[in-house]
Amino acid sequence: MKIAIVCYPTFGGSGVVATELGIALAERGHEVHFVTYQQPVRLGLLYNNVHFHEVHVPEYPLFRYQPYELALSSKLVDTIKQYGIELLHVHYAIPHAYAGYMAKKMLKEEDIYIPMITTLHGTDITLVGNHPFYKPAVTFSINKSDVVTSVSEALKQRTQEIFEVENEIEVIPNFIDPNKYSSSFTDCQRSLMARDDEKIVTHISNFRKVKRIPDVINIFYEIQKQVPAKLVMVGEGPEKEKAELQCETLGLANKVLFLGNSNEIDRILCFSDLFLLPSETESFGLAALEAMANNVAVISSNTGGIPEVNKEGISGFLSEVGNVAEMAKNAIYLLSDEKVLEQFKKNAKKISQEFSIQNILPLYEEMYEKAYRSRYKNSY
Ligand code: GMT
Repeated sequence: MKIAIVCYPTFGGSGVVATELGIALAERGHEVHFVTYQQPVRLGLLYNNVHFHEVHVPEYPLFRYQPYELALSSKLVDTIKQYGIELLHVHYAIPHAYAGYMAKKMLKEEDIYIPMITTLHGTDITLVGNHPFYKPAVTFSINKSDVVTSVSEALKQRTQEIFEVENEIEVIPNFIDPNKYSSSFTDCQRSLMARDDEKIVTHISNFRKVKRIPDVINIFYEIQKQVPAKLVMVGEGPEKEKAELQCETLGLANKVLFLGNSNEIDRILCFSDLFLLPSETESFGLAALEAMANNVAVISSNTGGIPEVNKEGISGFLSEVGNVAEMAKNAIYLLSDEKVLEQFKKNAKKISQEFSIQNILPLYEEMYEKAYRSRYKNSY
């Protein structure tokens, strides 16, 4: 099938999922066209069957805000016509589902019927999409999608609570590729990060408020009082500077490493013992799943879709949002006993395999076929 994928090209989870999905679809013989404003960060240059089309938004002095949706829908119309695209898959409702619908509608004028799948990722529903300024347009675009998928049961429920959704929402969880982690030879280069007697605790995110970065540091502050340890902070975002300051204030500066955005998170997770994800809300927690696939136990909050990924007392522990004391206590418990830690790490890896791309990809393909079959009676 010829598929156009629209996503954010940045380090956020939705972009990562869209990119990895596109690459996997291409490996299965589909022709995949990414349409976005920049080459997705996880997309290498050389893949068979993968194309990238950049959306340009011309500047004009009259514009206070550049009309990205307009440029995106025009680019979609051109790309779909030029390459004979058969299906459109948009990741993140805002503004992608809206722009996708406009493209679909324009194409119908030329008797081209393009089914559209919208995948909801989380903040497009729980934070941004919920805003009254966006809500009518988000509701409209969800209802005008031919198939709607959500990355967790929790997000599906939340969407149904917040919006007046008329169509079914199919849950298709996020995934990892176990083959990526199966190689027995991995040079973890642990010694670059910590002494042999130190444990390595990791956090990866886009350092937005919703990630509760101060909690990450406060949990680590308690950990290092009991267990020799280093904290590795990966990512960039608005809370990063404050976090650096907090580390200095707490006297942690030489125990915390801020690495910035990285395309090598597997190499970082490879030497990690514990992953911290104390988020305020999290529709799925892809970063936690990636940690688990790398043999890393997880201490997280119990919000949103995280309990569908991190299993209490098996792959890690879950606490109420903001319960730093309990998260620290559980982390210390895990890090203080080598045997217990090893068991949790093993369990984490095993659970991650339930989310293997081999299981998840066919679910998307099934949705594609369903949408394609009904393309002439789709909602316009
Ligand atoms: O977590 C973020 O801030 C990035 C965000 C995104 O849209 O890129 O992530 C969301 O989608 C991911 C992939 O489906 C999920 O794993 C994250 O849980 C979700 N983030 C939130 O719900 C806060």
